[in-house]
Amino acid sequence: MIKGGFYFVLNTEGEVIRCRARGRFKEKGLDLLVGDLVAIDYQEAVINKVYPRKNSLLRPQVANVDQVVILMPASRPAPDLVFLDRLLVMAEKASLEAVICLHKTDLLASRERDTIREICMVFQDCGYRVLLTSALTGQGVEELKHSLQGKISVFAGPSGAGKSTLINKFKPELNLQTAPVSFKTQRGRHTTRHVELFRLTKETLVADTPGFQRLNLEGITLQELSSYFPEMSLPVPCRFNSCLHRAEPGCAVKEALQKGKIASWRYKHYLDFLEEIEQLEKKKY
Ligand SMILES: Nc1nc2c(ncn2[C@@H]2O[C@H](COP(=O)(O)OP(=O)(O)OP(=O)(O)O)[C@@H](O)[C@H]2O)c(=O)[nH]1
Ligand SMILES: [Mg+2]
Ligand SMILES: [Zn+2]
Repeated sequence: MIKGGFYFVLNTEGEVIRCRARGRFKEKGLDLLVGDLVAIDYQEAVINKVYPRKNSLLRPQVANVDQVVILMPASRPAPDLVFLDRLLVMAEKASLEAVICLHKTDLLASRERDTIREICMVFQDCGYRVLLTSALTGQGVEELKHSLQGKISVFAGPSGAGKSTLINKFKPELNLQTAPVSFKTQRGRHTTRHVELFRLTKETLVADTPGFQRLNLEGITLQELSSYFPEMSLPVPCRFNSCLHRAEPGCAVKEALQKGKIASWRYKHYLDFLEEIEQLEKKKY
């Protein structure tokens, strides 16, 4: 955890050491992130060295994780699929595994269940691991725990999704602060303020993070976007190498869409993201 200019370093013995960082990290413009592997001088309680990162994410800000657990309420409010697809694109860009949890299933009305099942199937067909979870009934909690084992996972999702609640389930003594979503707006209250890594077992770490709602697609090019939609990698390629799968002739993606092999809402998000990236690029010049 990073707080008030201090870096709280978890050592191999499972102790947390409060450190400062040597000035030269700042001089080099190197910001330390939660998840960074560091060497510390115990006498002076300073961080001496930061090891090269395997990966890093901007939102949530974290380094060296193996997978992202995307926690999205299944109900109240209904899942925000645009935001979910954005998170997936960012996970793909960082080459991270993603586990999608459609959470709070205890709140689902019976008329909502079919929709949630369909959403699950679409993501599963794309190759993602999807779990239906509830901290209240315990549905999917053991399964999720199992998929965390031996990995470093970061929880991501909107405020009020239930990230801290679930992590408390895995390790009650953490006693992380949680708060109900606002009745009126159905939004969370931004209860968690810092990214923090917790050790569940010797090899299993999870990062709780502050919820967020917005994520722009900074750093993604028009050409690479479709490679972050796994269902758009087709055995037979499009006629043109540079195909953006909009209205180009001989487009294999559009063909798959017409045959119902690609979900129309995922394709729509792809088009919306393309447009957004185009706007971002225009602003730069
Ligand atoms: N009904 C129901 N409520 C849940 C479930 N999981 C969490 N909650 C409730 O959802 C509210 C928000 O949970 P938090 O754990 O604080 O959410 P968070 O994702 O950590 O939110 P931030 O820290 O603001 O990002 C709390 O009132 C929890 O009790 C669930 O499975 N079912
Ligand atoms: Mg929280
Ligand atoms: Zn195409």
